[in-house]
Amino acid sequence: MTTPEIENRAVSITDIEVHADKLDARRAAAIYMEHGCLVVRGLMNPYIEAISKDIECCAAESIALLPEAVKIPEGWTTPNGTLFLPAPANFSRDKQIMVLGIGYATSAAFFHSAFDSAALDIAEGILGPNVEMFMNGQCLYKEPVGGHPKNLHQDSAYFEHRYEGPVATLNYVVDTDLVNGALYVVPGSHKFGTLKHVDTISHLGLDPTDWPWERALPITGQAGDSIFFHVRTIHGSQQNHSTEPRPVFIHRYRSSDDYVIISGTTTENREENERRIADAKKENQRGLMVRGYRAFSHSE
Ligand SMILES: O=C(O)CCC(=O)C(=O)O
Repeated sequence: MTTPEIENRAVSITDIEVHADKLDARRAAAIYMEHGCLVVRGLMNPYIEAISKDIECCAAESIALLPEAVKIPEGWTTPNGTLFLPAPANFSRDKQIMVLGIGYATSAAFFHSAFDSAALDIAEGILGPNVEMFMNGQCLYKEPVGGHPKNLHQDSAYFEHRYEGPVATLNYVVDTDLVNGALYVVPGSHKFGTLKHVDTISHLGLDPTDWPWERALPITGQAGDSIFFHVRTIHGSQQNHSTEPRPVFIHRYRSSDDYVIISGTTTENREENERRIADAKKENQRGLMVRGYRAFSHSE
């Protein structure tokens, strides 16, 4: 199968990286628009200690709730909303955490961090003056000694949008490297359109024969570093082979008129939803405003 070629193979970390303490939000937004990704070193430093505490509380709570887990197409979910996957063979349990049931409704620190003014300056530079939150905050948690990989994918396979789509910020809670599961990105891939995805252990992913990890740029970093990426930027992360957990937390911002037109978690449910694209509406998809004003529109 032919896959899109990356126009600029020479993109390196220094081309996409800025520092929170001398931030020029317009320049940061321009880097994002060119490459579909941007690293802001230290952006989330003020929030890490408090968020980390809440994340570890939620992880312990989720493991304690495992006897009440219910099977769903994506794995198992505990009553507090944590998603578990089958565990690898060397694990102490038969299920491992993937997405923790923590978000804006459970952690004040997580919620506060979504309103960071420098993060919002960059989001506004990319999306324009009227910006809303998309989703309620997400925490991907790789357990130690083999915690799940998230295969290379585009988020638009999970939530294709009518317009530009959300800007995500993925934030490191611990120092993150090639051993514990650094994020890999493919700079420039936001210009490819949404590619065909297949079912993988970590849900929708790109076929690894077309998209091996070598095609992507790993971003190692410290607790508090933020990675902004476009909804069509190819990204993913490998297993956590360290002895400590590797959590990240994610915020998503989108233009206040944007909305999901196709959603999916498996090839089957995405194909079903593709057939219903004509029914998609902004109505019932209003996120909390973080910049600007939502004018009334009859068309909603
Ligand atoms: O946990 C990670 O590093 C990857 C998360 C991710 O790719 C996603 O949520 O789309």
